[in-house]
Amino acid sequence: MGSLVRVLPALVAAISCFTALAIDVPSPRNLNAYNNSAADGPYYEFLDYAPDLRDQGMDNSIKVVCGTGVWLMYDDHYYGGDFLALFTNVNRCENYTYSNPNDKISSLRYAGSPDGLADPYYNLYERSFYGGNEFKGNTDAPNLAYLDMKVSSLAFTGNSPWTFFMGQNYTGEAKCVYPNVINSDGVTMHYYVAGSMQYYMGLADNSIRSVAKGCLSDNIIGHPH
Ligand SMILES: *[C@@H]1O[C@H](CO)[C@@H](O)[C@H](O)[C@H]1NC(C)=O
Ligand SMILES: *[C@@H]1O[C@H](CO)[C@@H](O)[C@H](O)[C@H]1NC(C)=O
Ligand SMILES: *[C@@H]1O[C@H](CO)[C@@H](O)[C@H](O)[C@H]1NC(C)=O
Ligand SMILES: [Ca+2]
Ligand SMILES: [Ca+2]
Repeated sequence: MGSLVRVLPALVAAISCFTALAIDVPSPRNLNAYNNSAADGPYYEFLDYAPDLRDQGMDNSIKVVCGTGVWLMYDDHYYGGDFLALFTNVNRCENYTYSNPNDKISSLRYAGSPDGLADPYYNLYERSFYGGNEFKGNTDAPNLAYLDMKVSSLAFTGNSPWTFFMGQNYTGEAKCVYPNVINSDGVTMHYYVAGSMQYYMGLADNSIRSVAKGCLSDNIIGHPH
């Protein structure tokens, strides 16, 4: 999936916001980032991972973001440093002008499937609040390879629960998690985010060792939608 540069006058930009959903983008996931507070100037439309915002001329300059999906934003390049912003929206804007992320974001990426919002897909992260290396996929994983006993946060999108196990090969203590849902403007987004294992999942940090699609435990967070 490629990225597009859009440097357009405000009116065209506003129209493009809507037509892009129907024409340009196979999935509705996108994030339009503005470097002016009024969000009426030029913007960059992110469709993919962006490990170094110098590449887009947007390093330390994002003030407003508008779009759809689960997007994660960081102070340093390559998803490092402080976690600055979690965006979980359908067709909405967040204004960072007077908050911490303003003029600080240096990298960003989405959580979920490259094939779009509807494809059930998980992301496991090495650090709390979606930082560092990730292990991701849309199929069962009997072990987590390089993230074995290192997972400190997670996210998933799509309309399926997932079960996270403390043992390899789907053994040991487990937690089934159903996604939340947003229905807006004709788009449905199922998503779940847990910035820390202990706080949001009731699991010990660095304890997940395998993952399976579906609800395979009676230790359950959330419910079907
Ligand atoms: C804002 O973004 C536009 C388009 O990428 C760029 O031309 C301009 O220099 C940027 N302004 C600032 C203050 O970063
Ligand atoms: C963002 O907030 C600033 C400061 O309050 C305001 O001037 C600006 O109009 C807001 N932008 C949008 C798009 O709402
Ligand atoms: C998981 O299953 C594989 C294949 O059956 C086996 O080789 C491996 O030892 C198992 N791991 C554990 C921790 O039981
Ligand atoms: Ca920064
Ligand atoms: Ca960890």
